[in-house]
Amino acid sequence: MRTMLVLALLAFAMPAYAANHAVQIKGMKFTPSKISVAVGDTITFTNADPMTHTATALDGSFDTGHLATGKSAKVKISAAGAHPFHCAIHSSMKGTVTAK
Ligand SMILES: [Cu+2]
Repeated sequence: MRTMLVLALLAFAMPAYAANHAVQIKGMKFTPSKISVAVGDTITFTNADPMTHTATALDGSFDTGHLATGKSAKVKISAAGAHPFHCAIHSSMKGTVTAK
């Protein structure tokens, strides 16, 4: 009984890391387009548009590859700093991931 209580308290004390962030791709836009994360976090990009998109970091730090309608991809952000990204198919679609 006592052990159970200690384990429960330890679970609460664990730091929350590796959060996942969600970005929608819709209407030729990334929403949100500015994403603040911690190094080690993941971002799931989901394409809700009727055409294929990508989310491709200009510094090569992440790339979803081609996402068809309804598809999603999870990328991990491993480096600190600002990572501007765009859609490799529609270069006017832009965003920035900032990792601390
Ligand atoms: Cu696109």
